[in-house]
This record gives sequence, C-alpha cells and structure tokens, in this order.
Amino acid sequence: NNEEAAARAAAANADSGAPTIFDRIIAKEIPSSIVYEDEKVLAFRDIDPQAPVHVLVIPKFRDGLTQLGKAEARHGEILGQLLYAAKIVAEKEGILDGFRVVINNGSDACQSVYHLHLHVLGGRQMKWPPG
Ligand code: D5M
Repeated sequence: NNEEAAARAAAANADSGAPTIFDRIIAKEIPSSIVYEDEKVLAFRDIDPQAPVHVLVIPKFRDGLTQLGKAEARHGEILGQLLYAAKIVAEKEGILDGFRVVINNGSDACQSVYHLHLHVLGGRQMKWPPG
C-alpha cells in the first residue's frame, strides 16, 4: 500500500553511513566528467543536470560527513575548502556573474546521496524561492 511504499522510499533515502556511489567516483571505478580536482576535493558534472552548468563538489575523504547536519568542529577546514572549490568551479565554467550553491540536507530536502556534496548551478536565470 501507499504507506509501505512511502516507508520504503524514506528508508532508501536514509543516512545509513554506508559507502555511496561517490566513493566509486572518487576511486575512478566509475567514470565522471571532472571539472576540478585537488588533494581534498573533487568536482564533477551532475548526471541529471538542472541547469546548463550543474557541478557537484565533494570531499574526497568523507570522514563522517554524510550530510551537513553531521558536521563537527573538525570539519571546518574541509567545509571551507568545498566552498572555495565551488568558486573555482564557477570561475572555470564562466558563471561568476551568477551562480547558486545548494546543499540538500536529509530526506525532507531530497538528499539522495549520503556523502556531503555542494551543487553548483548556473548558466541560466535562477529563480527565487527555490522549490
Ligand atoms: O543530489 C545527488 C546528486 O547526485 C543528484 O543530482 C544526481 C547526482 N548523481 C548521482 N549519481 C551520479 C553519478 N554517477 N554521476 C554524477 N552525478 C550523480 P542530492 O542533493 O543528494 O539529491
């Protein structure tokens, strides 16, 4: 029934702490279109782009950061590096005049991959408020 289907969907979207597809992207076991990479951070194109530019910025070492809501003081440095990498991506993609950075946190925000990621979106007029 509908209730069971909803419960299954919520469970599938829960933060289990298990490895995610992004670990395999970091390990280059599955291909991705990389836009920027350094020692700590990887940025690659979203497989389901919601704008002409749609890049995901992720930490290479998740260190418990399945979602922003799990952040602790020790994550301060990597959180800053991710935000700075978002700016580098925007610059590389030529959208410094207007871009949006989004973090979906948890099931109510439609987070589907439990490895912290920033969405960098641009290349079109963005609307406000977001859905
Ligand atoms: O966003 C998770 C995002 O991850 C979603 O926009 C699709 C994207 N995704 C999922 N698998 C891949 C692969 N293999 N390559 C590139 N992008 C991918 P969320 O904020 O969790 O909803």
